Amino acid sequence: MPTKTFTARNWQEALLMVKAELGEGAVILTSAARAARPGQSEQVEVTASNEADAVARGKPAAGGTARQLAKVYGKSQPAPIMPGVGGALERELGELKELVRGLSLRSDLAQSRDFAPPLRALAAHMQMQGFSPERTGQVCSLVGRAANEAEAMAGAVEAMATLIQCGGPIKTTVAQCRVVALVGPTGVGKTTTLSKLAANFKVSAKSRIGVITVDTYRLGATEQLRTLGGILEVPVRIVMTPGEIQAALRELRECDLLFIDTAGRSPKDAMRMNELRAFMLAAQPDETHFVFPATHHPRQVHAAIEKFGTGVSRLVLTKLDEAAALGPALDIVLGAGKPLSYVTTGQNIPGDIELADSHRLARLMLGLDELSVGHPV
Ligand SMILES: Nc1nc2c(ncn2[C@@H]2O[C@H](COP(=O)(O)OP(=O)(O)OP(=O)(O)O)[C@@H](O)[C@H]2O)c(=O)[nH]1
Ligand SMILES: [Mg+2]
Repeated sequence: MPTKTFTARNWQEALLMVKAELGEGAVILTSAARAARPGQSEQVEVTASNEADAVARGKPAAGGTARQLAKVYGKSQPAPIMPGVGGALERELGELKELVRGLSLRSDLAQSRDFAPPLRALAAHMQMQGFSPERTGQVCSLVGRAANEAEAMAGAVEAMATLIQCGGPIKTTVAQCRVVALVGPTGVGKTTTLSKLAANFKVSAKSRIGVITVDTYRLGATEQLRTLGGILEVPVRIVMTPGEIQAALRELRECDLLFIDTAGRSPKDAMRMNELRAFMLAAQPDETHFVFPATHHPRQVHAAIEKFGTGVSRLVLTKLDEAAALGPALDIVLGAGKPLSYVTTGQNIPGDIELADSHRLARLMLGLDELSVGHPV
């Protein structure tokens, strides 16, 4: 069967058209959406073929496009439903099913008669920003009533700002050394964030800074901090055992602020997690910031924090600039259940970091603010 392109007002309608014409086994090959602002009518375009045809032509079923859509709407990549031959196809179909369910839920919200037109427009806008149906419903319910779309949007900012908990900056106290540890999964931006914070506190707040790293696993990890130490003229200590961390803390106790960088840990690696806990137990940090990127699926955040232990006091949300849409970040922030301290918006040290602010974050998540006009720490 040749491929066919369907144009519709929304994803649900497009997928229903695909299903009606090409059957249950239809495969989506490409998709595109236009217009995301309230008040504008959306149009989506989906090109599809039937599954047997796509597989015969060597296409990996709905793979690329399902992932592309999933990225926009913050869907995860579920584990294969069936291992071995056909597993990939099963997984792609599973993704598509999950996607259709999510789209239809969101579409229900956007069209629900329970909501007045301004709130329906808000729900449609939130769906385009990748908010989960649950959060969209929650925010619309909190807004409750709005005379027009602008009022609904302003209400959404306020509602979200009440949901997003921010914990303020790292607090330095005169004549007292504050110990702040950064923990989190691998590659989430711990060392980069630490470097940004160290540079900002050293330059702007004129604090006496020290850095301790227990990340001796990754080649170059300590080198990165040594270089930073050289540039900022701050002491950097590399420790290999919990005993050494206590010695380094004693040695650097004259500092106002001591940052501890830790090696990225997979929450599934029990041995390495125990090792990290032993370091944290020895260091007894005043604040432990859990670093998590806006690009990860919200479903992972809560379980990861639980694995990192009760010592986590703050959440640092990184890589806002890399997220396809920031709506899913609301689920990360609320799922974490910890106040936000900082958000990071790029790789530049010391520039790409902001103190978390609930209104600013609400506006970013709703796509009303630009990352580039941020307020530095
Ligand atoms: N785009 C973007 N990249 C970032 C951001 N923060 C960190 N990175 C990049 O993410 C990569 C990993 O950053 P690291 O700071 O090494 O991450 P880490 O958590 O210390 O990694 P491990 O120590 O290996 O667990 C680097 O390439 C950073 O430049 C951010 O806010 N935006
Ligand atoms: Mg690191």
